[in-house]
Amino acid sequence: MTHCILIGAPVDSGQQRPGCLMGPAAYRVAGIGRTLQSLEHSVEDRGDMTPGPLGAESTQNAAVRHLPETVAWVRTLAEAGERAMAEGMPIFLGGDHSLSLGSVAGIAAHARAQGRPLFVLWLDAHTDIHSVATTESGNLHGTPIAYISGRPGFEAFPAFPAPVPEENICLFGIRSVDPAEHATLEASDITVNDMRVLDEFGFAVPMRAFLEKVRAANGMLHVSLDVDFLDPSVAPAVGTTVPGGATFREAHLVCELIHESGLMTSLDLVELNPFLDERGKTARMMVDLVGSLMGRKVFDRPTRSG
Ligand code: HAR
Ligand code: MN
Ligand code: MN
Ligand code: MN
Repeated sequence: MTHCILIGAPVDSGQQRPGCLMGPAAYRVAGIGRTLQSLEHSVEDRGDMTPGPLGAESTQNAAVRHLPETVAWVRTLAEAGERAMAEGMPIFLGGDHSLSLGSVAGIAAHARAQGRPLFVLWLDAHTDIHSVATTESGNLHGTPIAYISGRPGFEAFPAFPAPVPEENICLFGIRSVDPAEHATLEASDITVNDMRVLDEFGFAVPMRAFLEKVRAANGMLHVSLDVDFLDPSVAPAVGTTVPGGATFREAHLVCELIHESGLMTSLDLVELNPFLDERGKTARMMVDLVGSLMGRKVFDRPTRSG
């Protein structure tokens, strides 16, 4: 049993379609607390965070939107995340994906203090590896992987506590990559499991390979689940739908494998925009996946490896 610490992160400033700020409420209405309790976990809901006072951060890239607000969120969420790691498993209820600039910063600080390597699993249609300098849309939800991996272009932000080595980062479900992101990834050691890879090998083989790496290193594992990892047919409530995503069963399999590994130590749920949902379908789907991540299954069977 795990002590689950819910951290509401109603962040809407990382993109341009208002509504992600309703995410934390939607997860609560969809029963995230009840779901975790039914799996015999204890649940502590810390409520919704609010960003601290805004600074005057600015950048050369005039396209960038809401930089001071994003930096304020980073400070708030990093602190909340680091504190929660000492007491249980933080589950960040987003909020758009810019919240992960903060959540992962807090978790990285905790991992460094523990002397353990941090691994990051990014379940997403997008690679989110723009820097503040390269983003064309100006939407900071497209940047966390660059910050987390210690790339340049984040001078306006708090220095990232302990950059996550590229070999420890796995992007999974990818099918939308901008040219600057493509160039960055070609020159990096980040694992990119795009849909071409998952179509050929299935979801289980690449997922097990990554989890084995985490286990071998006695690592901590942060999972960042973007709604658009899922196919829009099962998860319409997201501003950036991309066709060809994970099906209901593929997504559950991934979550079941992560649970069986016993390795996940923190989780972000991001990009849910309840204003775009169809009678709560996407919020319920996400909560259902949290159930699988946290141990719901039809039968117990011995964990297979390889
Ligand atoms: N790459 C595009 C951009 O930078 C789209 C980023 C979309 N990101 C998310 N999260 N929705 O993955 O604007
Ligand atoms: Mn994302
Ligand atoms: Mn995405
Ligand atoms: Mn992008």
